[in-house]
Amino acid sequence: SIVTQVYRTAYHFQPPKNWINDPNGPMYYNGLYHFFYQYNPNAAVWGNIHWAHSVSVDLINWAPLDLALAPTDPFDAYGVWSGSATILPGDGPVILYTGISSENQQVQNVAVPTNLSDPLLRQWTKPDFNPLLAPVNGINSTLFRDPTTAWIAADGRWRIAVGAQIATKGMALLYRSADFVHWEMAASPLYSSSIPSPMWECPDFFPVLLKGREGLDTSANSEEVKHVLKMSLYLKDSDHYILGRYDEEKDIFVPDNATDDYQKWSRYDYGKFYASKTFFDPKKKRRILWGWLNESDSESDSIAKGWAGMQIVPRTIWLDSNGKQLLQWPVEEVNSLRRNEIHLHDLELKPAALYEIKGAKASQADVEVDFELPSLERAQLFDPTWEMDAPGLCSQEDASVQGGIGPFGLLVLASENLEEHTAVFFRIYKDQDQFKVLMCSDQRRSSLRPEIDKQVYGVFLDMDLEKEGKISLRTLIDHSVIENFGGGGRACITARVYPAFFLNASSTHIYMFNNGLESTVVRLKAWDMANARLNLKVEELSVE
Ligand code: DQQ
Repeated sequence: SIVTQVYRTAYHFQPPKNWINDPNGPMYYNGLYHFFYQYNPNAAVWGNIHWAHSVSVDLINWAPLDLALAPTDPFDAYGVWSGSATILPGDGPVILYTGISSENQQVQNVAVPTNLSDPLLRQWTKPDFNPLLAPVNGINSTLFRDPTTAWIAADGRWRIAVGAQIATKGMALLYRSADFVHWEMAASPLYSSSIPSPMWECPDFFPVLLKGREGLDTSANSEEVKHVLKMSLYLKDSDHYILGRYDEEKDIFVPDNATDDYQKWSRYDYGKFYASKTFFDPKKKRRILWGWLNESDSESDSIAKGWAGMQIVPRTIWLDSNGKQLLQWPVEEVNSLRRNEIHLHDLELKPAALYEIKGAKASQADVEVDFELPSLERAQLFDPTWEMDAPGLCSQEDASVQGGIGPFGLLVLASENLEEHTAVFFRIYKDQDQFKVLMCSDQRRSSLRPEIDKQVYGVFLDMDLEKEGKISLRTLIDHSVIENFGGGGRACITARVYPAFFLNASSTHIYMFNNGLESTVVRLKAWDMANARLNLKVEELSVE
């Protein structure tokens, strides 16, 4: 069993011990970022779920506060599950969350700050009129949870969506309220799958600008925006989204392309990533995404380590100028942790090259690299049957299989002799008159330990390679986490890995490699990352 703490991270959000899961109620209020999360205060496994609470001025360094919500009342006796915050103009923030009632039903509750003049919003009160919403009208009382941030439409009434499954259809139910106390279910859901789908957990619904990176308040709606609908599917362990329009008159979401098959929806992240939630940051006018990173080792490993789970480095999220996909990038504040810049210009990575990036702290680093492609002539031909299975293609044509253009990329968290490493790489195919860019993260050699989940992740990047002439990769490495951003944030793949060589304290390495027939010219910047401070005292917040 694992008795050391070699897999703990240095700049990802995680509490000192015990289990954490979904991000809850993120918001910016009165100069502070608030972050809540699903937390078991007693053990490193899921159960006895509370809301823990931390505050920050920069989204990277945090001061923990007392637990914000505990299962104390008949309407949440068996758990305070996921939910969201809404800032009511003039009245301050409120939290909506799912309670597991003493009758074991999922109900939606409200909590308000006990003392609005406390700048930290440390204590929260649950009014006696809870629950706000009970599972009536044919709603399955075990498949009804995770209220969104509320938005207000032109008629002045508030709306929320709640995740559910009715019969065999997953959906986001819609509720309306004039006073935030009395809520009525709308006759039609905000959106529903018309083919069988599991329960939609943790729905999220928000506008994005058609042009530019700026974020919008959740209630914004106009000709200048699209809406994003996202849900989490526990059977797939993944977060899926589609783009569309919010029709305020009909009060429904209308997707751009009616794709009922949720397997064709896009994903925020093609690796380990779940139960995400966004919020609007009015301070820097951006929309920020949080997401939970579960472990890939076993439950007994979690118990031995004494902790399980963490959050991604928060990401700014906005619409690509092509209007077809979301882009994500780590919030700029994380750059404050960068130390000791390494810079490589115009380095030619020849066929069969293996190049060690020396001088970086390879277990705790930020790497940005551009792979320039002078010629695409030798790209392999694409077989259309691969279209639906990028991960399968990544495992079949892995980093060791020589290609035309690529595979090239990084070998990270690598042991001295490369016996253990995670390969993050690209491979280019020619598909009629277009090029396809495959992005992979292969965990199969990440650890010699047998019991770890080492599934291979992969996705095709939606980009015009001929026009851009290069592919960029940013990789955040943090001990047992690798967050990858391909093509400037067009696709993200996050992996959790547990190298065995960490346990005998041998040194960690990063390499670049090229296993194609054509050279690629590389521009690289890499930094060591300093530790984030996750245990600040509140007095230390303003001096950060
Ligand atoms: N986790 C919460 C639920 C949610 C699930 C319980 C998603 O509210 O549906 O901890 O991970």
